[in-house]
Amino acid sequence: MSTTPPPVDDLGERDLRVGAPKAAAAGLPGVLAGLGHARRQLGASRSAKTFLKLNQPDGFDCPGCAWPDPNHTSSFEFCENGMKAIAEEATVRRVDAAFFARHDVDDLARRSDWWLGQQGRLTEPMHRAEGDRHYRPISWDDAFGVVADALAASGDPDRAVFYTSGRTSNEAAFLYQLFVRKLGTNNLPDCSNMCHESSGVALTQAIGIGKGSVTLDDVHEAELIVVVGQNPGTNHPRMLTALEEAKRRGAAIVAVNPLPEAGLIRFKNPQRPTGVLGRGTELADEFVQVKVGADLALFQWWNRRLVELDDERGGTVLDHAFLAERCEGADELVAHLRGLDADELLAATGVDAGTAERVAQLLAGRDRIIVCWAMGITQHRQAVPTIREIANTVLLRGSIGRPGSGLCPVRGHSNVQGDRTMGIYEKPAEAFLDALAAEFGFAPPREPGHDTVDSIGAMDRGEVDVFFALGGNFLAAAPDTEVTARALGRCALTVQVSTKLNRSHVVGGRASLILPCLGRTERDVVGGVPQKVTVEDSMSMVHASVGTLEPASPHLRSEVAIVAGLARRVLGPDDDVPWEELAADHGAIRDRIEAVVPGFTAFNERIEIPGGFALPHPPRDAREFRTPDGRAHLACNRFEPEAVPAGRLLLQTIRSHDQFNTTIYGLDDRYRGIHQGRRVLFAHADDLHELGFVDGEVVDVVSEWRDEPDRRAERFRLVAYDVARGTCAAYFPEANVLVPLGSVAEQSNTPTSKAVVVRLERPTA
Ligand SMILES: Nc1nc2c(c(=O)[nH]1)N[C@H]1C(S)=C(S)[C@@H](COP(=O)(O)OP(=O)(O)OC[C@H]3O[C@@H](n4cnc5c(=O)[nH]c(N)nc54)[C@H](O)[C@@H]3O)O[C@H]1N2
Ligand SMILES: Nc1nc2c(c(=O)[nH]1)N[C@H]1C(S)=C(S)[C@@H](COP(=O)(O)OP(=O)(O)OC[C@H]3O[C@@H](n4cnc5c(=O)[nH]c(N)nc54)[C@H](O)[C@@H]3O)O[C@H]1N2
Ligand code: SF4
Ligand SMILES: [Mo]
Repeated sequence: MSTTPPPVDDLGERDLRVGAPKAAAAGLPGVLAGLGHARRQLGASRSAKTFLKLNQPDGFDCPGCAWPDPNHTSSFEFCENGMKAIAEEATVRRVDAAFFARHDVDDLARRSDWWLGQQGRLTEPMHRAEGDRHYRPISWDDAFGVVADALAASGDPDRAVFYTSGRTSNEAAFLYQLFVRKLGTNNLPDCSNMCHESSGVALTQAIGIGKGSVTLDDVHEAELIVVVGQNPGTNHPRMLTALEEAKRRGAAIVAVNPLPEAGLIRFKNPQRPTGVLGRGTELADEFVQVKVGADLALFQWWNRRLVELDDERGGTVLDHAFLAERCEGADELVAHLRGLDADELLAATGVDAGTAERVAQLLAGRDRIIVCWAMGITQHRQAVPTIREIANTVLLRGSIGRPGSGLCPVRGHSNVQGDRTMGIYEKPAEAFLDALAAEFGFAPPREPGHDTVDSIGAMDRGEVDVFFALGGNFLAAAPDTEVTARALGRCALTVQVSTKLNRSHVVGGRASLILPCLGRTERDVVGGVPQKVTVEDSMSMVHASVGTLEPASPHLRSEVAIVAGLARRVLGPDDDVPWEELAADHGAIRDRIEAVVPGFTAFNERIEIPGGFALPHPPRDAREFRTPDGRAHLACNRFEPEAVPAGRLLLQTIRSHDQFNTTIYGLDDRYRGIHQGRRVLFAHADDLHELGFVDGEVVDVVSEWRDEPDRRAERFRLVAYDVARGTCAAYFPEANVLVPLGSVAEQSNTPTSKAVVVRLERPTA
């Protein structure tokens, strides 16, 4: 079967079709959808060759999400969305110099994210000079020269910003932060700032480490798994396989979500014959339809019930011994919870008393408890206290640092956790900087740098000259699209290291550069030796990944080679880091990582172990908490409900089944019944009725933030849907224009992408 050419045009509003949502995830339609994407982009034979190497010990790590790979070698260890991620990267379509000659940036700016991404792989460095509307080919040397000149003209390293997206390998990330710190700044924002930053902040306060405490085996062995604010059927599909396994062993599963997401309700495992065709497994034992932004109240209600049940059951519900020995703040928390008004809390959640009570009984009765969460929790104003309250639950029950138990923030990008471990962080720890200084003999900057939101503010104030992105799609991923576009436009130069065309190439600084890199699926042979990279998954497992496919173009360079080449050019011939040697041998970079980052002893040897190795995690390994006083901390939190004025709805922005963040694989969201379009707004039928609108109508969505002018997203089709009352949902990135830059989670500075106050308006024309 041959491949299909890229789309010539965007679909129109009339192509959108809305059907009934699906009750189950995956199964045969999932397998077929994944294969369909692959065939269109790769052809049949390249597809088969590619997928056989996915998630195998001698192949490449899935570039999709950060869910861990099981430690064995079935040749079918991937999911529909992994197949789509691969197809997107391994496509035979190309965006070459002739493409850029045909399309200037004004033409490209009118296209959708889907259209841009579908055009294919970038093939050679391209430069758009100031005043030019076209990208034109440039050599690698000249491209590095453009960046070096811009940095030199700027003269102040703190007037440059270096963004990272979470697909970047450990090796590239480590070299990148070294280069940036040798240049002299900690302006190292990353996608994590918009993602799990709230988890990192809250967990560091509570348990002394910003990472989750469970392994895949723990998930299998749990007796109760609570999945909060997460849609694994779409975003971490193989998590459903793990949940199914836990369920088979007797676990109860509770889904807490304003939306009844297909995968959480019922799952047909495509890796088993009965799962492909049968009715599948009923996954969630309880579906708790919480209001958007009310999880703090819900967990407080549950924790209060745990205290009451402990009274009733003679002190057998709370783990008093663990609390006394290892924790701080338990007495204060118990007193605080007793003082809360239970009815008021429950009313704020919108959850019925019967459901809430059944879950409380599960929390009190089951010992091995895991709570998992993702963006439905982290992208709220009260994200940090909410995660502290989730940690309260787990600590009160002593459900940490023993099998089948723990806290499980489920990460997004395949190496977002590893990038942070490698030092991609605007607020690096002193110990990390000390180790870097000792290994490389320089004085790294100590002042904290800009995170993502602060970077946009600084650019907008004219305080940034050069914006450099190692992967990602900053413009489309960031909040407040128009503000971010204006901010980027104030930079003299914006640079994107990318595999695929995206909006950040089209709307950038006064001049811009595209530096095309190898993807993870592709062979990277240096001096005749195939190079490995390493990644760290959501459960702190580090393992190697080796690309096997022929590169999309002979002009591509690896991210490591790009960073090293740029560092040499910018820092000059006298810089004493052996950039060329490091670029020539990834093993040598790993030796340096071993010297700087704790937990990487015998790094090069241990990546030869099939499945890799686990990084240390003191709470998980030994119930040790490396907080300043060496104890885990419970917290007394105060729930502040979002103020939603009458006639307004609380909007959350979510992913469809056919996208990876800003990469739009296709225009369907099968599980939610949406086909051939993305400009939809899911809202409750009763709310639509009350607001005077009908299902199927097209509206403008207008967001309101303090006394700032309204932000408007035009022409969204209303879809009556089973969402919690008073709330609505639309897709990211189309809805990002509505997310105010100033609306952020307290302490973590993460945009509140899941809580935007909006009103609906009939379009004027
Ligand atoms: N196929 C695919 N896989 C992906 C991605 C992708 O785009 N596509 N993205 C990757 C990345 S970077 C990330 S971070 C993850 C994201 O994974 P998720 O966090 O699952 O992604 P979202 O689509 O943002 O879904 C958020 C979920 O939270 C729910 N929610 C929203 N608000 C609330 C709330 O107030 N309370 C509760 N309890 N629930 C709420 C929503 O209804 C939705 O089910 O997925 C990763 N994997
Ligand atoms: N409204 C709203 N906004 C959100 C979110 C939300 O839920 N709602 N979610 C937030 C979250 S959780 C995240 S993580 C961010 C994501 O923000 P980003 O990580 O910045 O965005 P991505 O869409 O993942 O980046 C896709 C681009 O990465 C490039 N790319 C792909 N593979 C590679 C590679 O191997 N190397 C290099 N160098 N480049 C590569 C391609 O050019 C592709 O176009 O968005 C955030 N924004
Ligand atoms: S669950 Fe995530 S990492 Fe695993 S195959 Fe699917 S997309 Fe890839
Ligand atoms: Mo993410």
